Amino acid sequence: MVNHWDLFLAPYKQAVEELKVKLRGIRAQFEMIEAHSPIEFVTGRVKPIASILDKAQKKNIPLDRLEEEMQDIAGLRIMCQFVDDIKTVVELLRQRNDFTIVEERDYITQKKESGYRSYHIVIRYPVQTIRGEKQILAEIQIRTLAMNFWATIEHSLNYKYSGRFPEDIKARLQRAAEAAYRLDEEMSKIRFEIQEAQAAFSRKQEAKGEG
Ligand code: 0O2
Repeated sequence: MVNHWDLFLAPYKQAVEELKVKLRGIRAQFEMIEAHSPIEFVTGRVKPIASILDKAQKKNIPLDRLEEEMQDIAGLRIMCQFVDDIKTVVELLRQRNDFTIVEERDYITQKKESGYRSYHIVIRYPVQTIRGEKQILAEIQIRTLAMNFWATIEHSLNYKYSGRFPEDIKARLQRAAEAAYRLDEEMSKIRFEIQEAQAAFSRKQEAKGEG
C-alpha cells in the first residue's frame, strides 16, 4: 500500500531527478564548446522523513504547512571550482524559465556564525503529474569544492554532537573554515593558470581517445 509520505514526497523526488539532469546538462553544454564549466558536479536528494520531522519541530512548522514553509525538502547542490564560478551559475539560474526564483540567501558575503559559506537559491518548480501541474519549492545550494568539504565534515560532526560541539572541536572547525576560505582565495589567484593546464590536459586525453 502506498503510504501518505510516499505520496507527499513523490513530486519532490521527481523534481530532484529532473533538476539533476537539467543542471548536469549545463556542464555538458560547456564541455561541448570546450569552455571552462562553472559547474564541477551536481548532487541532489530528497530530505529524509526523520530530518523533515526534526526540522519541522525545531522551526515550529505544522505538518500541514510543510509544502509552503519547508523550502529544502527537495535539495540540489552545485559544486564549483572557483568562487567566481558561483556568480556565473547564479546568473545562469536567474535566466532560466523552467522555474521561478523565490528567494536568494548569500552566505558567502555573509557567512554563518558556524563558518558555513554557500549561496542558496530557493525556487518554485512545476512538476507535471497525472493530476496536472504541481508547484513545489526546492533549494539549490551553490558552493566551491572547499566550501563543500568544510560543510560536509561539519554536518557529520554536527550530527555526532547534536549541534553541541566541544570547545576544541568548535575552535578547530572555525580554523578549518578560515583555511577553506584562504584555499578558495589562493585558487582564485592562479585560476587562469589552472584552467590552461586543465584545458591542455583534456586536449591530450581527447587526442589519446580517452576524452
Ligand atoms: P540538511 O541535512 O542539509 O538537509 P536554518 O535551518 O535555520 O539554518 P533555513 O531557513 O532552513 O536555515 O535555510 P538555510 O540556512 O538557507 O538552509 C539550511 C541548509 O543549509 C541546511 O539544511 C544545510 O544543508 C545548510 N546549512 C546551513 N547552515 C549550515 C551550517 O552551519 N553547517 C552546515 N554543514 N550546513 C549548513 P539542514 O536542514 O540543516 O540540513
